[in-house]
Amino acid sequence: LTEFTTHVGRAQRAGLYEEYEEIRKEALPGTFHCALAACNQERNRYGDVLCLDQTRVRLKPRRNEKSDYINGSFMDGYRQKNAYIGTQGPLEKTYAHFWRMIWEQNVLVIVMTTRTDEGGRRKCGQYWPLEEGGQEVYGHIAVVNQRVDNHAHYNQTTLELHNTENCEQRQVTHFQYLSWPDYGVPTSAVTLIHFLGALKRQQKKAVQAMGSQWRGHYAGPPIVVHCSAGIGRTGTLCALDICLSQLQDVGTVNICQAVRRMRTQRAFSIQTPEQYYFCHTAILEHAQKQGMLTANQ
Ligand code: PTR
Ligand code: PTR
Ligand code: PTR
Repeated sequence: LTEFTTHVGRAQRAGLYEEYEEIRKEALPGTFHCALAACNQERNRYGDVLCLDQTRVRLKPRRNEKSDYINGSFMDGYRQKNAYIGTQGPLEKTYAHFWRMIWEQNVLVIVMTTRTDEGGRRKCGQYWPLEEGGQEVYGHIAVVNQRVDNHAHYNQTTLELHNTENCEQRQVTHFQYLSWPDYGVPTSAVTLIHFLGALKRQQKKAVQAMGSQWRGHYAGPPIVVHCSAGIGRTGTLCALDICLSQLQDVGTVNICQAVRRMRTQRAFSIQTPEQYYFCHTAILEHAQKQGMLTANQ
């Protein structure tokens, strides 16, 4: 940790910006054939934010459907395969795909780090029933809003999913962080880390409640994380989670390595030098708060 502190403490912001530029220059780690297929164009929110064939989440084949494509990628966590699915903010056309993915991957926690509208622009569709008691049907998944808890910087919504094909029912928790503009960084690392803690606790609780179904898979199914494009804020949040877990486990972090690895799974993760820099300052701030640093470091 001392080494890390020195790195962040002494390095000019410019040094980390440069490091980020180096990361950006790296060759693409795979192909985008499926994302680029003509039939899948309308499933991408942004024509230039595509998923790698190698890590994309495949929808389970259904009759009369020729594509299994959704703009979502499996991403590893800290010592955990497929800890997250990074995905774009659902488009109206893809609401049903999104909910199918949630169902098929047994997802328990959905994390949204954008608002649906920002700066007068639509960033993400309203893909879940917003009001308590509200209900919407997306393809063969019906979603009921059971309860909304408003916190200072985020909303936590308990959703009940009904699979209308097999009459199964499940609960999913939706977390929406409210103070993070795209391309930007959150106003406070503390509130974001607090948010991260809340969603991780919920994942743990939900996995434990699943009992035997997840025996041997202590961390459970992937946590779905999305913003608008699913790369900038999504990548930053996942990088923060990976690095904080590493810090807790071994007392050191390697942010650069975490980001480079992440970009081989969810291409273009972390969109700006500020977001890359924020990963460093947020972890440092957290470490200081936890008393992991001594005063003179
Ligand atoms: N027509 C195919 C579709 O509807 O998805 C397009 C496609 C292209 C599908 C490439 C898959 C592809 O490759 P991979 O199996 O590596 O994802
Ligand atoms: N290519 C469009 C864009 O970049 O604006 C994609 C897009 C389409 C974005 C629809 C948003 C859209 O709205 P909604 O989220 O309501 O589906
Ligand atoms: N081409 C898009 C645009 O610049 O409008 C791509 C894009 C959009 C990239 C949003 C990143 C974005 O941020 P985030 O991944 O945090 O939603």
